[in-house]
Parts: sequence; structure tokens; C-alpha cells
Amino acid sequence: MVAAVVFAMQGDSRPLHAQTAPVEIRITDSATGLASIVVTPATPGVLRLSANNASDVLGMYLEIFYDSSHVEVTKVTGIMRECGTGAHTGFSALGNDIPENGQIKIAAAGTEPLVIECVDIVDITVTAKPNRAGSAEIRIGGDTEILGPTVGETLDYEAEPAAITTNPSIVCGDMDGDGRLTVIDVVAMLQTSVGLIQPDAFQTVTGDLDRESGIGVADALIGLQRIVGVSTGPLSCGPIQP
Ligand SMILES: [Ca+2]
Ligand SMILES: [Ca+2]
Repeated sequence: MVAAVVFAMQGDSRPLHAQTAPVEIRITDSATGLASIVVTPATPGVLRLSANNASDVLGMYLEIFYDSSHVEVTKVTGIMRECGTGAHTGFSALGNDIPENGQIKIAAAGTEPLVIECVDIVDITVTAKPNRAGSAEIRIGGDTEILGPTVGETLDYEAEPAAITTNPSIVCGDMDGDGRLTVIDVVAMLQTSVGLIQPDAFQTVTGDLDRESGIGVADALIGLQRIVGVSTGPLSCGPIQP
């Protein structure tokens, strides 16, 4: 009896979907195809977001996260073309925005499901913030959803994070990481000298303008002289290596 009921329910359900493998969402360096990129403040890079095994996808809502303390996203450019050939996909809607909190939201949809296996979705231009070296991930997650060919159907997806390595350009005197030497930085040097601020690895270099005895009043004075134009010429910083 139970078996008969189960059989009847199976018979009433819609045909099994052809998709057997999850949609693979990838973020790779558009220049090298690798899942890692190195950027500096002077040399931004472009990450390409693509979906493989994407035939039968009717729409996508993607949430992408990155470490905004190291990395800045300056542009998101819609592509919506077939990987490699650049042929139109038929997808007609694309939205994105670049909030400052390290999140990008992308929506894409077509009037018909995709018929191609691989689609390039957007290019994401990333750059490094000044004085912030390190490694950051850019990953897909949150409320990301891949819509299948039937209304209301969602498809499984897999997404590996990509790595962004930020190489610094040292700006001597820049304590707050905005790429400039200002009064704010001088104040930060003074606060550091009295222990109100514990300098990080970069501030230890950028704030030591006389290159001795850590960060102190002498460094703040050099910074101030530079700001008011009393001293000019190249500015050096950082402890002298023994
Ligand atoms: Ca600064
Ligand atoms: Ca010093």
C-alpha cells in the first residue's frame, strides 16, 4: 500500500531535471585564468566571474564578499557572454552595485534558460588599498541563488574562493592608510608615541620618519614640517635593518 502511494506521488511529480552536476561559479584573474591575483594601489587587476555547467540556468542572484580593509573594488562590468567565444547568451537583465562594506550583488536573468555550458558574468576591477599588504579572499556566498529552468526551482552550485594578494606601496608618514600624509597621521604618530595606538606592521614602518627609536615626537615633527612645506624632497621611513 505504501509503495503504491509513493509510486503514485512519483508519477505526479514533474520530470526529473536533466542537471546532474552543480553549477560551478568561478572567480579567476581575467588575464591568467588563475584563481589568484596580485594587485597594488598602482596596478589594479580584473577578476572574471564565470559560471560553468550553466546550461538550464534561468537566472542568478550572486552575493560576493571581499575584505574591504585590504581591497577596493572600483568597477563591476557586466559581460553575460559565452566563455571563450563571446557570443551573446540571451540574458537580458543585469544589476550590480559596489557598496563600501565589502559586498557586491549581481542579478542576471534571461527570458529563456541558458543553452550554453559556460557564461562569463561580470568583470570585477580590484585594487589594493595603500599600506595594506596581505592576503584577502573574494568569495561567493550569502543569499546566492541559481534559478533553474522551472519557475521556483533552484539549482545546486559550487564556488571556490579566489585569493587576492595585495602588495603595498609604502607611503611614508601615512598612518591611517589613505595614501597621503596629513595632520591626521601626525596626530596618530603622537598617539602612538604615548601608547594610545599600538602600531601595526605597516604603521611601524610608515610612522618612523627619522628611522630610529620607533615612532615618537621626532617623527611627528618631521611629518608636520613636511605638511607645512618646511621640508621637501624624498621622505624615507621605516626602521633601519641591523
Ligand atoms: Ca594618511
Ligand atoms: Ca622614529
